[in-house]
Amino acid sequence: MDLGAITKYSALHAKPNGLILQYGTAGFRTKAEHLDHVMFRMGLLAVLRSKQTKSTIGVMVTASHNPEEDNGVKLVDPLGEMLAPSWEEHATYLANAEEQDMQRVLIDISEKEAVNLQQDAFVVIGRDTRPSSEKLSQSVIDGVTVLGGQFHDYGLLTTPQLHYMVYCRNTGGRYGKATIEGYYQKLSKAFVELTKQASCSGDEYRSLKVDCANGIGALKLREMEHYFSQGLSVQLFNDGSKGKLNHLCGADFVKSHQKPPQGMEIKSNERCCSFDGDADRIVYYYHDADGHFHLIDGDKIATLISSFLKELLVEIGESLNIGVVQTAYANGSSTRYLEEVMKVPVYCTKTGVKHLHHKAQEFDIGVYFEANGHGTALFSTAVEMKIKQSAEQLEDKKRKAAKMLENIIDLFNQAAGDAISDMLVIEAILALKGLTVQQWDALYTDLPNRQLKVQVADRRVISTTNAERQAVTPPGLQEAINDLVKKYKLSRAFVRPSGTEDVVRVYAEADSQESADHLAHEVSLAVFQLAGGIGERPQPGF
Ligand code: 16G
Ligand code: MG
Repeated sequence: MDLGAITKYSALHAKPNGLILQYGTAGFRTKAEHLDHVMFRMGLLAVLRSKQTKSTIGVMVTASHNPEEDNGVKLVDPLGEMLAPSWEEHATYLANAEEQDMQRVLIDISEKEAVNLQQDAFVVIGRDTRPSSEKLSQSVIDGVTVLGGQFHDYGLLTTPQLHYMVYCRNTGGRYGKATIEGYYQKLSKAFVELTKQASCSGDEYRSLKVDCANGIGALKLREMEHYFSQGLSVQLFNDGSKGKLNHLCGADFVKSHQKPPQGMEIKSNERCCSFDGDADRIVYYYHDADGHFHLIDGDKIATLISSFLKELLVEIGESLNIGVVQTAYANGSSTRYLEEVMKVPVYCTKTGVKHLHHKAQEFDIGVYFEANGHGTALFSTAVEMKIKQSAEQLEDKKRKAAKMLENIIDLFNQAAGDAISDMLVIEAILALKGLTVQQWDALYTDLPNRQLKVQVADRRVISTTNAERQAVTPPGLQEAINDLVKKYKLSRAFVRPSGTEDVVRVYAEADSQESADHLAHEVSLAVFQLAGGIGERPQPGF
C-alpha cells in the first residue's frame, strides 16, 4: 500500500466535515453532492475485497428509485451477490473516517480481514444515467487506481447487468460472456427459443408498453430490443428524452401510488409494466374495460413464475424442492394462494434483497420477490445439470418441458433481480400459457392494504423479530398492535424502521380498503405515542 499516495489522493476527495453516512440496505445513498469521498473510498474498499476474495468485485453508482439529485454506491460480491455483512461494516467505518485516520483505517480493515496486499485486484464499475453519476464513478476509479487495482469501466449499465458481469467474470465464462452483447445474447436466445414453443403468439402476446422511469432501462432495452423482436415488441415510455428520472413514473411511483405513470397512454386491457431507475424492479398493470387501474406486483409475479415452474417439474416427473421467499409486505392473499392452492412452501425474511436471495439459495429452485417488484429465481447447480440431462434423454413431451426449463434457467438473472430478465420471463410464460393480463391478475384478489410513514425522534427505538412481523421494543407497542388488529376482519399489521429513510413504516391489510386505512391510521397513532413521535400527530385520511 502506497500510504503517501493514499493520503494525497484522499485529500482531493475530502470528506465534508461532520458528515456521517451508513452503508444501508442497498449501499450508501444521499444527495449526490455529498458522495465524492464515499465513491473514492469505495474504490479503495473494492480493491481490498478483491484482494481478499481473489475475485473481481463490482461497484455500481446509482440511487435506484430515489430522486435524480440523489446518488449512491454499492459493492457487488464475487458471485454477483450483495456485499457480505462484515464488509458493510468496514464500508461504513471507512466512509466516515476523518482524513488523518484514513491510513490507519485501511490497515485496520486489511488486518482484520487478513487481506494479502500483494494479491492482484480487479474491479468492474457501472453507473446509471443520473447527471452526477459519471463524475462520481471517476472518483471510484481514482480509489481503485491509487491502491494499485486494475479495473474495467462498463459505463452506463443497469444494476443487474453489473451483477451479471461480476458473476460471469468469476465463473470463468460458464455463466455467460461478461460483455453487454453477451448479456443481450444469452437472454434473448433463451427468450426466443421459449416463445417459439408458444402455440398462441397472436398480437395480444407480442406487444408490451414499458415505462422506463426516465432511466437506464430505456437505453438498455432500446439496445436489446432487436435481439428479441421475433418474440416481443416493446413500446418504451418515459425513456429519458424529456422527463426527470423517477419523477411521477417508474415502478416505485406506480406501486406506492397505485396509479399509472405519467406520460403513458393506456387503452383498456393493454399489458403495461414499469421499471425503476436502475432497472432492478418491475411491476405490471392494466386498465380494465371500466377504466379501473389494476396493479400486478411482485407477489403476483412470484405466483405466476412459481406456478409455471412447478407445472414444468410435474411434467418432467422431477420432485425438486421449490420454495417461494417473500417479506412481511407480501399480500396475505398471495401467501394463502401459494400455500393452499399451489401447495408451494412460502418463507418470510426481512426486507432487502440480500435476505431474500440468501434464503432462496437453500432450495433446489428458490423464487424470491418483494411486493415492490425486486426478485428473481435461483436454480442450484445440481438442478441445472439434471435439467440439461433430462432435455437430452427424456421422451418427447417430457423433453419439451425440460427444454423450456433449460431456457428459463438461462433467462433468469441468477446474480440479482433484474427488470429486463423478469419481463422476458413473464412475457414468455404468458405466451406459453396463453394467459391474458386479466387472467393472470385473477389468480387471486389482493387484500386491501395501506402503507404509512411515521416520524419519530429515533427510529432505532423500534426493534423487530419474526422477519419484521412483530415489534419487540418499545414495550407495549406489539400489544397495542395486536389489540387493534383484532378489531378488523382478515387483518394484519406490522411496523418497522425504514432502512433507507428516517421514518417508521406502517403496513396494514384487512377485508376492505376502509378497514385497512383505519387500521393503518390507528397503528400509526400507537407508534407516535409509544415510539417517540415528532411533529404533527398522524391524521386520518389519505
Ligand atoms: C432497498 C432494498 C429493497 C427494499 C427497500 C426497503 C435492495 C437492492 N434494495 O431499496 O429491497 O425493499 O430498500 O426500503 O436491497 P425501506 O427499508 O426504506 O422500507
Ligand atoms: Mg432499484
